[in-house]
Amino acid sequence: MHKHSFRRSCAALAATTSLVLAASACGGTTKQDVAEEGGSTTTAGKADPGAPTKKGLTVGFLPKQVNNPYFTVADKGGEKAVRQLGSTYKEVGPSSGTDTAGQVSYVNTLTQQQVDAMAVSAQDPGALCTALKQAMKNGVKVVTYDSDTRPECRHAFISQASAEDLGRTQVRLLAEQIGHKGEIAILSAAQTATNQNAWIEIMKDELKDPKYKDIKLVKIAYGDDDAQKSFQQTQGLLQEHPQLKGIISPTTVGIKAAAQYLSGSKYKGKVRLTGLGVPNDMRKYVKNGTVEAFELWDPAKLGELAARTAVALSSGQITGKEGETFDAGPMGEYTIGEDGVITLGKPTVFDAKNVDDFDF
Ligand code: RAM
Repeated sequence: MHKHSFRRSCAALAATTSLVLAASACGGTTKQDVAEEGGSTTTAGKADPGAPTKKGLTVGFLPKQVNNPYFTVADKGGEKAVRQLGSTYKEVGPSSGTDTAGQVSYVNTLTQQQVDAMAVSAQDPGALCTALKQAMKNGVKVVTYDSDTRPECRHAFISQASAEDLGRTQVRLLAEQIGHKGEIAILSAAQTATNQNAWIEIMKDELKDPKYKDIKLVKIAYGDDDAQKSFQQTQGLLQEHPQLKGIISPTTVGIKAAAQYLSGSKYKGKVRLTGLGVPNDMRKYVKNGTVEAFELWDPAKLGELAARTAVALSSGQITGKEGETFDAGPMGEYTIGEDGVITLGKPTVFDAKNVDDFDF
């Protein structure tokens, strides 16, 4: 009872006043606070893998962007799992992929509403940290999914696939399509997005291999996961670089907009396009010859794993430390890796042969 009202007043304070002020007014750092600041870097309490799965929890999902079809599928997967586990699901989030301030206030709202856990896809690695740490201090379990914050600002990150796999395979796909020769560009999402930037770094590293000596990365453009801006950025790339041979767009909004532009232009089938796309968005561009192959994971499974991890954390079965394992129901057993990262699996490559086998 006492803890309850303590949580409520601190959370309310955090949401209405300066977070720094609120943190000190809430009694500074106690042993429990340190434990709850979680992640793999702190001395979180002991995990009890045999603890029963708690029911009646509230789990809030906070995607980068609510009206993005990718997150609609991911969060539906989360919702289904939360319900199956006997808990309550809610979703909040900004409609723009660059509204970082909006994400911060949604974190504060969820904390204030005393959710048991939240699953967040961060638009920026650092901007949400103060709010997320405040959430953890108030006993909320925090997982990130799709796009991470800093490891000390959450208990675990549910990664879609390793950044290594995703960065290198997209370069390999495009290189094959352009015969390992010519100028290429990247069409990304928001300039601050943790996931996009991690993949782009690996792409640059992959391009250092001598087998790509005739490929030149001429530009990285940012479409902010906004369809219109991504379309215009693609148009701009081709105006600025008329010799462009290929584009990698590691965002579902970007690749769709780029495909739409290319398919209605003289570049169709000549300028190659690959990246991360949703099969239902990309099918027609594969069939009309604009796109040969692209890749993705199953977003619903990513959301489901985020939900199952959030509930396992709230149940005390895991704390977010490397080496802990937990039972993710029909998804099988997962082990927490370095820095509290849990990896969903390998991405799938889609092309004319298999794109009809998927419906998401
Ligand atoms: C967009 C978002 C998301 C990314 C996918 C591939 O929907 O940028 O973060 O993981 O594309």
